[in-house]
Amino acid sequence: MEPSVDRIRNPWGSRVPHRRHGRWPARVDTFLAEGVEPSMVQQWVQAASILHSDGDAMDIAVLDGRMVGVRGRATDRVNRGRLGPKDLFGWQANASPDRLPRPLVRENGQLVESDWETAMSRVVARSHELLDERGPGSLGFYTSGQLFLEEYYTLAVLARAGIGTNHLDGNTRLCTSTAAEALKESFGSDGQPGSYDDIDHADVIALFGHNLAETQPVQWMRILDRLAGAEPPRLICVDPRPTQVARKSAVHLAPRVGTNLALLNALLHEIIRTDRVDHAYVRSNTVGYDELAAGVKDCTPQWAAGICDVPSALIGEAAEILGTADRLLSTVLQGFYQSHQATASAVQVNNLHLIRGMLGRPGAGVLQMNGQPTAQNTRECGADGDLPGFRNWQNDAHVADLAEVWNVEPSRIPHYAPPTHAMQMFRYAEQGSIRMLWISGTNPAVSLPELARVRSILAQETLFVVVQDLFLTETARFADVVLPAATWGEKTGTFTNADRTVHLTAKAVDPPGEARPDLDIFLDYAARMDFRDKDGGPLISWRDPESAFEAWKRCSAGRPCDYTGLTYAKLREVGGIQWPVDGTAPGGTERLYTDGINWAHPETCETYGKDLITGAADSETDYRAHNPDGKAMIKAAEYLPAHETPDERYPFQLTTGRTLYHFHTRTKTGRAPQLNNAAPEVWVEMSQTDAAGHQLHEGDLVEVRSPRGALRGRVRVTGIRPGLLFVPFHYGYWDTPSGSGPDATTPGRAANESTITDWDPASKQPLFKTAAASLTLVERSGGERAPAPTTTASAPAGATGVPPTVGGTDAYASQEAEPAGDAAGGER
Ligand SMILES: Nc1nc2c(c(=O)[nH]1)N[C@H]1C(S)=C(S)[C@@H](COP(=O)(O)OP(=O)(O)OC[C@H]3O[C@@H](n4cnc5c(=O)[nH]c(N)nc54)[C@H](O)[C@@H]3O)O[C@H]1N2
Ligand SMILES: Nc1nc2c(c(=O)[nH]1)N[C@H]1C(S)=C(S)[C@@H](COP(=O)(O)OP(=O)(O)OC[C@H]3O[C@@H](n4cnc5c(=O)[nH]c(N)nc54)[C@H](O)[C@@H]3O)O[C@H]1N2
Ligand SMILES: [Mo]
Repeated sequence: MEPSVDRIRNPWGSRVPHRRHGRWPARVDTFLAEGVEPSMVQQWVQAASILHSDGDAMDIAVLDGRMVGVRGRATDRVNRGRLGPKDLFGWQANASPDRLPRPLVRENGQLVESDWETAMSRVVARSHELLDERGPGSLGFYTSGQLFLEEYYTLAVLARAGIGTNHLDGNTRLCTSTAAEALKESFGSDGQPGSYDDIDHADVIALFGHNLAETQPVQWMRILDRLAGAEPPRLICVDPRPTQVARKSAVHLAPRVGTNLALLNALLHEIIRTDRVDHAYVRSNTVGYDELAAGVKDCTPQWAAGICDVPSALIGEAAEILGTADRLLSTVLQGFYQSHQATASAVQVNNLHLIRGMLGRPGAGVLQMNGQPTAQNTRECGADGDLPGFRNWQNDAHVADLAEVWNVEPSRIPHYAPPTHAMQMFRYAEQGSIRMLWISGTNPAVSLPELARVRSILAQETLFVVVQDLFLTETARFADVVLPAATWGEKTGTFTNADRTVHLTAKAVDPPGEARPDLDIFLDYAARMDFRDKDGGPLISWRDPESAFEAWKRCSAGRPCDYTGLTYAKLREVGGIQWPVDGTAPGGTERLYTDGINWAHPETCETYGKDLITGAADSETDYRAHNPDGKAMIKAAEYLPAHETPDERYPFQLTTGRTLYHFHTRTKTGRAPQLNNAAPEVWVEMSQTDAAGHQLHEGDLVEVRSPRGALRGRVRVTGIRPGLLFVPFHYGYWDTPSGSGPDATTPGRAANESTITDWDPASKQPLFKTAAASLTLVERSGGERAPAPTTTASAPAGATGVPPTVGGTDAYASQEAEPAGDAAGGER
C-alpha cells in the first residue's frame, strides 16, 4: 500500500481486501497541516466526525493550543481508522478568520457587535413579552442535526416544559424524518434495526436512493474492501445518476424520479409471485401480509417499467437477486426520503425485509439511514417533532412518565396535538402566530425549499429571529440577535450515528473570542428565564456536558434508546458503543429485533401510526385492533404520480443533492481549501441525449428555472438519465459580493431557489428531489469547464477533455494498514 495518497484525487484511499465474515482490517488515515510532523504533536484528543452520519472516530492533533490535524482511530467499530476527505480536511474551517467572536444585535436595521449580557437580555426580554402577550405558542425553536445529545436534551426540556411550546423541530425534518417515520410505521418505534457490521456479512447489498460512495465514504470503503476480498457481495443500486455505487452494481435501476414506490411494488410483486417469502417469519412476527400481497398483485415489472422508465427485465433481475439473497442488507436515503410518497416507499423496503425474514441476523438488516451526524439524538432527545425517549405523545402514560422525570405536571408538556413540524413552523411564522424563532445550527436561508419565500418570512418586521451559529451565514443576516457558538473540537459532548453507535467527542482547543458551546447558551437562557419544576426547584439542574448526559440517561431508562449503561468514562475507554446499553446489554446492542419485535406493543409503541397516502393519524383503538400483540406491521401503499411533472414550459425533471467534497451549505467545507477547490461553484448535470438535443456542451452557462425561481450554473454532461437535471444544493451566498441572495448583480445559484414548498404526508419531509424546470443557454463556455468533480457521479460522459479532479501536494494523507497477519484474524 502506498504510504500516502492524494485524497481529493483518490477519495477512498487504497484497498485492504476484506473477506466475507472476516473482521474488517484496520487502515489508519492521518492528515497533518503543512510543516507538522507526528513527533511535534503535543496532544491527541479523542473525537468523532460530524460531517455525515457515520461518526468516524478520530483523534485531533493539538500543537500550542491549535488544531493541526486528525488521525483515524484504528480500534473503533465504525471506521477502523479510516477517514473520508471531509474528515481529513474539514477541521481547518474551525480556525477560519471570519468565525464570529462576539454576539451581534440589530441596531437601526444593522447588525452590530455586542456582548453576551446585551444579547441574552434582548432574547429573554422578548421571550417574556411574548409569553405575557401571546402565550407559549408564539415562540418556536428550529434546531439541528449537528449539535450534541446534551444540547438537544437541554433544549427539549426548556422548550417543552420551560416555555411550554409545541413548536420545536430540527432540520432533521429535511433529513431523516422519513427514516424515523418509516421505522415507526413498520416497527412501532424509531430505532435502527441494522448495524454497519452487516456489510461484513451480507451477500447482497441494496442501496435505495443512496449515494453512499459520496455521502458516507468510509462505509463505501468497507464495501470496496469487500468487493476486493473473497466472496464479494452483489450490489443493487436504485438511483437515476451514474454514481460510483451504480458503477459497481450488479444491477443499476435508474428510475424516473418520483417513481420509487412503483418500482418497489413491482419488486415485492415478483418476490411474492416467485414465493421467495419466509412464511414462518411472516406468521410469527408480522401483521398485514395479506393486504400487501393483494396490494401488489397487479404491480408487474411490465407495469412498473412504463411508470419508472426502467426495462422490465432489469426489474426482474433485481427481484431475482433480492429474492435469492442469503443475507440481504438494504440502505435507504434521500432519493427515497425527499421524494413524494417518501414514507410509503421507505416502508416497502422494510416490507421486503419482513417478508424475506431478513432481520436481526449478521448481514440481514435494514439501515433506514440518517444523514446528519447527530440527527439520531435530535430524534431521541425530542428536539424534533417527537417526545424524548421515543415516547408516544398520544399515550397519557408516556406523557405522565416524562412529567415525572422532569418533575412537572403532565399538563405542562404540550401534547394536545402532534409536535409542530418545521414546515408548519415556517408557515406559522409567515402568518404571524410565531413571533420569535430561535434557529440553532442550521442555515434555512439556503437549505429550505423555495428560498424567496424563506427570505421573506425571515425578513418580517414582526418576527424576532435569533441565530446561533459559527459564522455570519445567509440566515444570520436576517437575525435580530446572533449568538456565536463554539463547535466540534471546541466543546465536549456525545452523539449517536446512524447505526446507534454513541461516541464521545472532546474539546481539543478553545473557541475563538467569546464564542460559547451551545449547551452553555441554552443553560444560560434557562437560568435567566428561571424555569422551575413543580416543587419550585430549578427545572434544569445540570451544569455541564457530563451532568446533562447523566440527566438524559434517566430520561432514556427503559425506552428503546436506553443509555443507562453508558458513562463518559466507558465511552473514553471503549470508543463507539451501540445503544441500547443497559443492565442486560452492558456492552451495547449490535442489532435490534434479533428475537422478535420488541417495541410495537400498544403500551410501548412510539406512535399509533398513520395512513401512508394521506398522513391521517390512526387512533389507539385502530392500533390495538390491528396489532394487539405488537408485531411488525406490513403496510401496503398504492403508487401515485408526483405532484409536479414536466410540461411544455418546464420540460425537464429537476433533482438536487450532494457532492463528495462538500457538506450542506459549505460553512465548513467551503472554508477548507482542498475541499473548496475540488468543487468551488454550482453546476448543472444533464444527459448526453439532452445536451445533443439542445446543442449544449460542457461548460456552457445555463439558467435552470422552475415556477419558484431560477439559478445559473455551468453544464456538466454526464450519464444521468435523459430528461433529468441535477443541481448540487451546497451553494449559498456567504462568499459572494451581495452576501444575501439573488439581486440585480448576483443571479441565483442556490438549488433551493427552484424547489417546491411541499412535503410527504406522513413524515412531513420536504420534496427536494422532484420538481419540473426549464433550461436556457445564458452564455457559451468559451473554454470554461463545469466546476464539478470528475471522481464522482458528476464524472463527464464521453471524451470531453475535462481535466481530472486532483488535490495536489496539500491533499496528501498518510494511510497505514494493519499487518496482514492481524487482518486475516478470526471469524466474527
Ligand atoms: N459529501 C457529503 N456527505 C454527506 C452530506 C453532504 O452534504 N455531503 N450530508 C449528509 C446528510 S445530512 C445526508 S441527509 C446524507 C444524504 O445522502 P444521500 O441520500 O446519499 O445524498 P443525496 O445526494 O441527497 O441523494 C442521494 C441520491 O438520490 C438520487 N435521487 C434523486 N432523486 C431520486 C429518486 O426519485 N429516486 C431515487 N431512487 N433516487 C433519487 C440522486 O441521484 C442522489 O445520487 O448525506 C450525508 N453525508
Ligand atoms: N435542494 C436541497 N435542499 C436540501 C437537501 C437536498 O438534498 N437538496 N438536503 C436537506 C438535508 S438532508 C439537510 S440535513 C439540510 C442541511 O441544511 P442545514 O442544516 O441548513 O445546512 P448546514 O450547512 O449543515 O447548516 C448548519 C449550520 O450550523 C452551523 N454549525 C456547525 N456546527 C455548529 C455548532 O456546533 N453549533 C452551532 N450553533 N452551529 C453550528 C454551520 O455553520 C451552519 O451554518 O439541507 C436540506 N436541504
Ligand atoms: Mo440530511
